[in-house]
Amino acid sequence: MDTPVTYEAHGEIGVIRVNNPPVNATGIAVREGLVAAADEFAASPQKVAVLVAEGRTFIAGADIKEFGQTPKEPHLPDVIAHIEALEKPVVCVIHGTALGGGCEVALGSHYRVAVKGARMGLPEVNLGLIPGAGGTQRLPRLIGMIPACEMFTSGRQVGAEECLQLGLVDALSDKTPFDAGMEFAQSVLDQGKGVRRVSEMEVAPYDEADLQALKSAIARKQRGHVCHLRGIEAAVAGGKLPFAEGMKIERQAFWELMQTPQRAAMIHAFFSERKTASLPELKGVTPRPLDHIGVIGGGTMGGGIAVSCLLSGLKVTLIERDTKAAQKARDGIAKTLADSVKRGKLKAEKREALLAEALVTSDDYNSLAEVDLVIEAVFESMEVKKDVFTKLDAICKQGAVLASNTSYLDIDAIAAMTKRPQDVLGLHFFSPAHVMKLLEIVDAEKTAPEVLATGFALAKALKKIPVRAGVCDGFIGNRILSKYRAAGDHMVLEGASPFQIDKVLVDFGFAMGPYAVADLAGIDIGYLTRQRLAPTRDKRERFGEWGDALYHKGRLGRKTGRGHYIYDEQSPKGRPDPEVEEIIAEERKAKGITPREFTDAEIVERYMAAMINEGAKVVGEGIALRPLDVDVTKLYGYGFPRFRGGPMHYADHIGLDTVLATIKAQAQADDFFWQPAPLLEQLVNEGRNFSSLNEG
Ligand code: T1G
Repeated sequence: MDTPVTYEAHGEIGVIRVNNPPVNATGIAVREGLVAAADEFAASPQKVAVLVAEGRTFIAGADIKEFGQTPKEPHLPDVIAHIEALEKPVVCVIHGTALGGGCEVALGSHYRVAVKGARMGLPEVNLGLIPGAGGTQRLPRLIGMIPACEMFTSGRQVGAEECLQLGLVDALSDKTPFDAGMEFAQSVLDQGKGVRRVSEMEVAPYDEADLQALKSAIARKQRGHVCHLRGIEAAVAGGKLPFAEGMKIERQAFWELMQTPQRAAMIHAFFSERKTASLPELKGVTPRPLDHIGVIGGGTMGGGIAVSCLLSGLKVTLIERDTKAAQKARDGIAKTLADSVKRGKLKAEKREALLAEALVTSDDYNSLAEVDLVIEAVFESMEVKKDVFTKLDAICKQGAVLASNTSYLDIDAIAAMTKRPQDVLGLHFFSPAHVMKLLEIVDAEKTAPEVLATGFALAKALKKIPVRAGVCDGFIGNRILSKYRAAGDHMVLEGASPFQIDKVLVDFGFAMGPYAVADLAGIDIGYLTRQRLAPTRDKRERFGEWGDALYHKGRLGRKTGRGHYIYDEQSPKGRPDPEVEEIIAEERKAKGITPREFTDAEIVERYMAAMINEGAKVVGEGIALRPLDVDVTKLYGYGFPRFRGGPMHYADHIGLDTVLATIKAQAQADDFFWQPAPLLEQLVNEGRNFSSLNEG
């Protein structure tokens, strides 16, 4: 087999070339190849070497696919030490993204040149790890302790200009990587420069107060994660010691983190979000063109979808019921874009251009005649959907894709409202649509493969994480939400406080508990859902009605300053409203329920069992293709803690038999709600787990 690393001589300059598609990850062959090429250079007459990579990016890290396996020698830290120890200088050229082990290879080189658009980063924390090949030891020596710790705890990709300012690279170039390397190597030769080892540099003095400030910010922002502060600990301790001692500390911490469930969970998330984007059945299916998008409805969702499309370079025609409403929608979009300018995410002149050239707002449906895809985001009623899709069917060009942003209505029924059901699918965005990464792509019964492929192409264009979902009430995300929300309400009826439940789930890792989320979304949403379901509700179904009481009191949550929590100057983020406990106590009394205490552990156990059980039903029915699709949906649309990998991965971690036992125990008291998913029972009987269904 060809080695992915080659050495070639160009006069006095040697070139070490890495070529291991798709991202030049430092798998075993690359590590062996780098050592061999370094030895060839050392033994050669060349005086300086250029280390460069082929393809779209420099080394984007260690090969994540090797994690969890027994590591093979040479280990990356040793490969980098081997390069750094060379007696002749090595110039590393960075293009694309030098990430993780790739950034560490650059730090082990003697000089670094970045070409235009290059970025460098240490994103290991996104995998529950820390840099494990010298990043926590060399980076502080090169750029200072605080900038180094900020860089590897944020995991962010640092642009070339900032890399130069930080001293992370020695020069920028707008030449090709090879030419940039040759030019810089020649200057090293001309100036007779020698090797410059970062490991021999001292960490510059830094302000302890700055470090404490960074650590407290991380403790707040990365609540529940173990790797970030562990990384700082290793950097600080190692920075005070000789380099080799520091490396031992880093190695120890790295290997301990490698064994943690958090690492397994976050690597599961890394690969899962890439798997949901590439559907096996769409291999070779060509999507339809996507240049001009129509949006029906300029409210919160319609406006957010329009902004997401505009920021991704697509033309947008947004339709509202009349010109006044259309102008209001345009003003809303203009404001959101202005916020992006304020946050430095968009240039002011670009905003002007988008509003002037790319966005059309109108009340005339005929202006949709030439759009490639249209997304309906109007009021959630079948009558209104019928009116809209009948018009779209009459006006849109043949081949246009007709999509609904409904969050639960029957897409098959909506498709049947048109003469082209094969061109209809669901595109379920999450609010705010220009921020939330998740896009549920609902594949209706008659949706044509190229129409589904067009939905996925739109997700890619909008940089969304797509998940294919089948048709059912609430698709993947909201269907499962309705179950664990109900499990929460049942515990409240039985005696738990909604505030205890929120606190326990925040401690579990959720950004917010279900009752704080209800206040954010609006108590009226829950009320209208209960009203909608009331006519068909089974009389055995238990449900909480205190939300209706709050609704009738006009306490709709954050938007009215009171819901489950009170939101005022004293507590802008909300404080528990004792009156809610009284209203709930009344309901229990009326239903003849004697309340009891709940432990935090029991709350997590029941809440998660309900989530996992419904997740298994959704997979069992084919609404979600694989358990990983459920995980990605919950991670990117419902704030499930990433360091737990998603509910199905979490279930594998605690054991499916444990989950099933909880469900069966609960079914003793309520066998209507707690009906074990057939798939869950099957997997337990077969001694298998959910990840076995993710393969392939
Ligand atoms: N290892 C193995 N495969 C990888 C990989 C990696 N590091 N990075 C990407 N891939 C695969 C990915 O699964 C996909 O495969 C294909 O490459 C294209 O990726 C010792 C321990 C580089 C910014 O965390 O952030 O170094 O789906 O679809 O959108 O300290 O990939 O086609 O089969 O994402 O253009 C640190 C992870 C590792 C970077 C490109 N590095 N990668 O994004 O393409 S830990 C990372 C990314 C480490 C050391 C430690 C992105 C990207 P497939 P893609 P993209």
